[in-house]
Amino acid sequence: MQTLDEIRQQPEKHRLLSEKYPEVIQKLKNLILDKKPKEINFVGCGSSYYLAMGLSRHFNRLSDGEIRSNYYSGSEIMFGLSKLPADSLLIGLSRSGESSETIGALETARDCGAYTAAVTCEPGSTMTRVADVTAEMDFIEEKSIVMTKSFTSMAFLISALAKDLFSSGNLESYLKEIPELSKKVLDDAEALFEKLNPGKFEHFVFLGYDEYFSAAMEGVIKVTETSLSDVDCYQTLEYRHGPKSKIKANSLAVILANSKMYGEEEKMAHEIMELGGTVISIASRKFQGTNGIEIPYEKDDFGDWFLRVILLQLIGIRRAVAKGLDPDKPTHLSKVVKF
Ligand code: F1P
Repeated sequence: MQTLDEIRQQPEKHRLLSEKYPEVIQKLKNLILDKKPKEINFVGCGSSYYLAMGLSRHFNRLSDGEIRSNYYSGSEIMFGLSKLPADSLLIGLSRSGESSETIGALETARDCGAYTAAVTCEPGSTMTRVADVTAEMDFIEEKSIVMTKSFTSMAFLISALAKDLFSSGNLESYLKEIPELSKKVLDDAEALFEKLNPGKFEHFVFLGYDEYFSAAMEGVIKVTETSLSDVDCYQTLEYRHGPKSKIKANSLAVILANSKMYGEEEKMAHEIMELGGTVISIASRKFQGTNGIEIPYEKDDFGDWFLRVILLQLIGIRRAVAKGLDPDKPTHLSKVVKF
């Protein structure tokens, strides 16, 4: 199964990216250092929209007020719902570099006097010809329709740029640590799912905050695309305010917990279990009494946010197989949306 193969390639691709980081990021980093934009925004479609969401939150967190960052879907900018300030930077995120709305957003940004950048896995794609600078990862080579290694690789690249720009002392250890953690999440999730098969559940709930909320939203689109399942996503404690009414015995909740709210998110896990649902935690340490994956990421800055998507990718695969669906042939989908 091509999609599962590409999910399993992520640790190796992340290791390769760590080696190639300085070369891949150079033009984008130099533009930022040279032009010093006070606003760095992100734009994408589909999975790349949730990539934009996570990176924007991460840039705001790591820059600690030095810059402002917003995130947009391509259509919001292309069709004028949102305006960009001149001299801001808009970073387009697109695996293919061919999504019409993302390209349209960069063209609109350029007309507003903003700087533009293209982050893509396809050198020579249309988006790279529109943008002022590019960051291209030709070594990702994703063949599946649904995005997996392309999502986590672009997330890793630009999360590393945030470290490079705002916390450069930690860049080297980050580039070393992420590929190791990527392998741990993959191996631990596969081992967990041998005991607790996500394929037997029919309703999925992904909960978290900030960058982890963005990872959870990517999980929604991934599990939807691959297994056509009923998937919900909320900030963890928001789940009490109505959505928990849907919890049933066939509900599987994944809580992407953060250290600032750990105790409260653990209470939410136990409430879901009391309502009959099953809970998996993915965080620096497991919740008491739940299944879980531990990511011993050393910093307390959400820098491991995209690694948590790997567990959600595998849930989609397991559920698809249980339903007799082929994740390599997602219903109604094409690899790129162009119009
Ligand atoms: C964006 C995207 C994917 C989605 C599908 C259609 O692609 O929406 O996220 O899974 O493949 O295209 P891109 O702009 O990142 O190439």
